[in-house]
Amino acid sequence: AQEVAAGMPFNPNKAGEHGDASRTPQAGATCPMKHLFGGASTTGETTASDKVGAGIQPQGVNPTVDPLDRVRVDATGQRLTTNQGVPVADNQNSLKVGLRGPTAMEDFILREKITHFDHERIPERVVHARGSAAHGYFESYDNYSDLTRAAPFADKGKRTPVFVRFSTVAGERGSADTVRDVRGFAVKFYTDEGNWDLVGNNMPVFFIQDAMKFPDLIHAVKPEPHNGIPQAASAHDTFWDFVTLMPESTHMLMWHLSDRAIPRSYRTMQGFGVHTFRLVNAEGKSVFCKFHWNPVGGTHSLVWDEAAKIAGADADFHRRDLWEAIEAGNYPEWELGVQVFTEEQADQFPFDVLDATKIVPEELVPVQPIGKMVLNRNPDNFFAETEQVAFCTAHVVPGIDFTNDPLLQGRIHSYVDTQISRLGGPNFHELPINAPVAPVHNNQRDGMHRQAIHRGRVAYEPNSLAGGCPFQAGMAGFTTAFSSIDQKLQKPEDKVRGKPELFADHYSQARLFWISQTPSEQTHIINAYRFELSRVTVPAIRVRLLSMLANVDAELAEGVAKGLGLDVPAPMPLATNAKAPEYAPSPALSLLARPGSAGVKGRKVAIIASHGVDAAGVQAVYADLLKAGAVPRVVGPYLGQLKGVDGAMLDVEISFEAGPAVLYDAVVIADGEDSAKSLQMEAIALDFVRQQYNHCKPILAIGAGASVLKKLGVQDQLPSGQGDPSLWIVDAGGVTAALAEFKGALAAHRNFQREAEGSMV
Ligand code: HDD
Repeated sequence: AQEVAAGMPFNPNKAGEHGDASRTPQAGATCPMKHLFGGASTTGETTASDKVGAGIQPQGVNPTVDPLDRVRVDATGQRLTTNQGVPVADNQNSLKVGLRGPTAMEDFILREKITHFDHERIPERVVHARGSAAHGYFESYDNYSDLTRAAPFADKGKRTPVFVRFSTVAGERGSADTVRDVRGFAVKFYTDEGNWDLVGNNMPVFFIQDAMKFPDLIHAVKPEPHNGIPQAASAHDTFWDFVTLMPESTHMLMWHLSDRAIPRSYRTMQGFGVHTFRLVNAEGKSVFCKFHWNPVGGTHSLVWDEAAKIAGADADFHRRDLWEAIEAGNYPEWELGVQVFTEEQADQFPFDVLDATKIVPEELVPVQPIGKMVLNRNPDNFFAETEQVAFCTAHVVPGIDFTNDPLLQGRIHSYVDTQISRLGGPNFHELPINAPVAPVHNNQRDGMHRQAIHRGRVAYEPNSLAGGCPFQAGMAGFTTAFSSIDQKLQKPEDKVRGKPELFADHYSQARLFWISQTPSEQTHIINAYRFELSRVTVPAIRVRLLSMLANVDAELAEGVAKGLGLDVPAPMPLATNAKAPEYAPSPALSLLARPGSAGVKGRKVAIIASHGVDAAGVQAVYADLLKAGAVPRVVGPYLGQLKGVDGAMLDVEISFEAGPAVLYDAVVIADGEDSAKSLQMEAIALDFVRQQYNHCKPILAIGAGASVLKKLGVQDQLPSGQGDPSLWIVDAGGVTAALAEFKGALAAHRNFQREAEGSMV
């Protein structure tokens, strides 16, 4: 209790602002020292570990649920009010002067409603506008404090809440999910020492080396400014004009034209921090680090024809997949891996680790798994969470630090800056989804939409009136505060605009990527270049691209040239003095050579049928797939029930029209003479199976169902004379054995042998 000087004005509800009390630190202004040292909080907050979930949380419980609870709104059983809380009696009619008269100016209820509506939209993100997000947690496999003092890695089993947003780059907010593009992979860790954002992509390199070129790159890839065409596509003149004049983009283009740019789902793509970062331990010792997210569900992609069709059939394909998987309890998981190396090692590499167009091959520095991330809760509200979340590469925590990568350095500025116009001011960090769960205390004040009500009159430092609080965390022997690493410069550097010499090698890693792909992946890359460059209208751009590719691989350049009706021109001149290392193929760079997924969790299987189906057989297959974690769906000519052979009825869950083949990972053609005959009469059903076959997906035909394949001319022998390893034609007795193999093929996803052997129908 504080004494109040006699005769001083005194409001007992605001003791801290009057009398003697004002000369000692006040309750709301006290420093969080005790809190940080693990004792009871002076600010009424629970200890950090309670809030952030140090230690193991029960499965499905996300510690960010509590901090967001205070802002959740549920109107169940509530009456309708204005924004001022005034109950509203009539939400149908505006207030008029006479039933057929003009609306009264005083109708504040109408005006509030319309005014709010008029301002409902905020600017979309200047890039990565289209995205989807989910909550979850990161769990550390061990105590990695020898490597980094970053809070998420402090203990074995320690969980840190995360919010993750996946996105495309070029498309506008309403564009389709399956376009050819890089995917954003942004993770916000709500650590007990503040928020750490790892704002990465699903490809480990980038188009450019210096942030100076980012606006140019984005202006080139976005819809052309005169006509606003094309939406969410790089297949146009300005993009290819720019990148073919920027040979540093060669390596990234290989990734962009590969199947990585058309992922099957967010759940089956890798993520990368891209830049070289630093991990810093408690002694201040730092090492270099590259971050990798590896999906437990395997790395799988679409094929181009399918991606283009899905964009029409279900523009929300990836958004829906993520949402449905989480709702169904098929929580997507990734393992976090790090490549750790010292500055001395980096000096020996034949590339510069500050160059974001280069990877550190896994053969050179292996990826060490250090934890896993599980996404287990969908947002409550798309706008409040997914749209308003603000990621920023500058958001690092003690234990994580930057390098001098000139792309990263520019990003550190851009992300906070862009939120100021997108989210309307400097207080976006107070939006619930952005607010750290760690306590925030500083002397920043005011600005648009300030939420915090700071107590006391002290908003400066040094001060004595608030006992010096909030105090610099580096004081009092407090070791976990953020302090930038102590980097020794080898010699005094000149202020200079330029690039280090090794940045000039633009082709050897592009070649490494190319030679590491399987033949079918190489074919897809060639086809993608042909498609993109066919959409370009200026012939000189095509020629320039070919002269770029001629430096990567002759077969690649020739393959693309053939599709464009051109000869391969002379290669682009190489930069002088650039070392050109020769790499051996790296299987880690191929989607298909990477380890497959453990199972079929969340894979979609169509079971197609019509009247006269073996309903009991379908139900057995359905149950088996469901049990394995797959998502079976009975697809038929129309909604309603199918009459089975034995009189049993079977529900059709979706029609061929509403659930086309491209939405499924595999198909089962049900048994039943009449069913199979009807399917053969329906062009849409035949087309369904044709696409499943041509997109190289597993097919299981049971009994009479085999006749549908026959009608299409599908063989169970590939031209090479071998059986098709993803096609099963069995009678009812063989279903159990075939299903086991079918699930194996479903986990592996596709059999590109069909494509390679030209057995398409
Ligand atoms: Fe960026 C958004 C990833 C280079 C400037 N970027 C953004 C998002 C991701 C990335 C995933 C979406 C975050 C979200 O979901 O809200 N960006 C990258 C990667 C890069 C990269 C992996 C290269 C390695 N970006 C980059 C540069 C600059 C920016 C060089 C500018 C100098 N990026 C932005 C931005 C965005 C953004 C303008 C738009 C919306 C936002 O930040 O919040 O600041």
